[in-house]
Amino acid sequence: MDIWFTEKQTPNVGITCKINNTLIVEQTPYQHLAIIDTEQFGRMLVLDGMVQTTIVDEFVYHEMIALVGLNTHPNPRRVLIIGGGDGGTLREVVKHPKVEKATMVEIDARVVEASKLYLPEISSALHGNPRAEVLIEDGIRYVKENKNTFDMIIVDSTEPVGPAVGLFSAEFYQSIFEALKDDGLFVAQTESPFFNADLIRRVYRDIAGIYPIAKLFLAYVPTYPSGMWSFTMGSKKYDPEAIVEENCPDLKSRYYTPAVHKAAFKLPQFVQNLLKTD
Ligand code: AG3
Repeated sequence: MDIWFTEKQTPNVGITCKINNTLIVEQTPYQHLAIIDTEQFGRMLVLDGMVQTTIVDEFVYHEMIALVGLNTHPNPRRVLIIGGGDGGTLREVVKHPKVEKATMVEIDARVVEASKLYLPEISSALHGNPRAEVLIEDGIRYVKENKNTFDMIIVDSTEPVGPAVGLFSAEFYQSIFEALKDDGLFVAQTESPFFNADLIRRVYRDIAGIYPIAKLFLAYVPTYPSGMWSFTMGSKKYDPEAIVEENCPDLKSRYYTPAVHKAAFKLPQFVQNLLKTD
C-alpha cells in the first residue's frame, strides 16, 4: 500500500509526496516534528505539517540565504543565525573563508538532535565544527542581549506561525539593527510572493523603514509553496547588487554563483509592485 504525505500550503492547494519510511514523529515543547523519507525528494524535515527542507532541494535555500549576504559584506567575520536548527545554513556559512565564528541560536533542541541523527548531509556543521557555536536559546532574547556584535545576521525561520511569529516583527528587525556592527547586514527568509503577498509587503516596509538599503531577492525551491521563494536583506552600508563578481571566493556551490546573486535581485513586475511604498 502506498503512503503519501500532504502539506496543505493554503486552504486550497497542497503538495503531496509518496513516503518510503518515517524516521521520527514527535511533539516537541515548541512544535510538531517529523522527518520522513520521500521517494522524490529524499529525507524531508516537516515542522507543524510544513516542509522545511529536503535532501534534494535544500541547497537552493541554504546557499541563497547564506551566500548572497556573505559575498555582499567585504569582511563577514562574525555571523549569527537565528533558527536554522537543521544546520543547513550553518554549513554554508562556515564554508566562507572570511567567517571566523558563526553562532546559531535555535529555540528547539529537538530539531537539532533529530537533524543530527537523520539529516547528516544537512547537519554536518552541527557535529563540532571549530568555527561554529550552537546555542539552544530564544533568538529574540539573544539578539537583544548582544549589541554591536555581528557583521551579518541570518533569520532562518519557519513560517510566521507558532514559535516564529516574533521573528517577522518590526521590533525584531530593530533589535537586529542594534546587534549588527555599523556596516552590518541581515537576511531573512520571507515566504512566497504568490501566497504571502501581504506579509512580504509589510516586512519590506518595516525593513526599509529601519535600514538604509532594503532589497528583496528570489530563488526557486520546488518543495516550498508556489516554488518561488523570497528573501529580504536589510543592510547598513553594502549594496548586494554592487558586488564585483571576480572578487567572490569560489564556494563550491550548486545554485549560487555571483551571476545568480546579481540576477536574484531582478524581480518580476508583480513582485516589484509588492515593494512599492506609497
Ligand atoms: N525555513 C523556511 C521554510 C518555509 C516553508 N514553508 C512551508 N513549507 N509552508 C526553512 C528552514 C530550513 N533551514
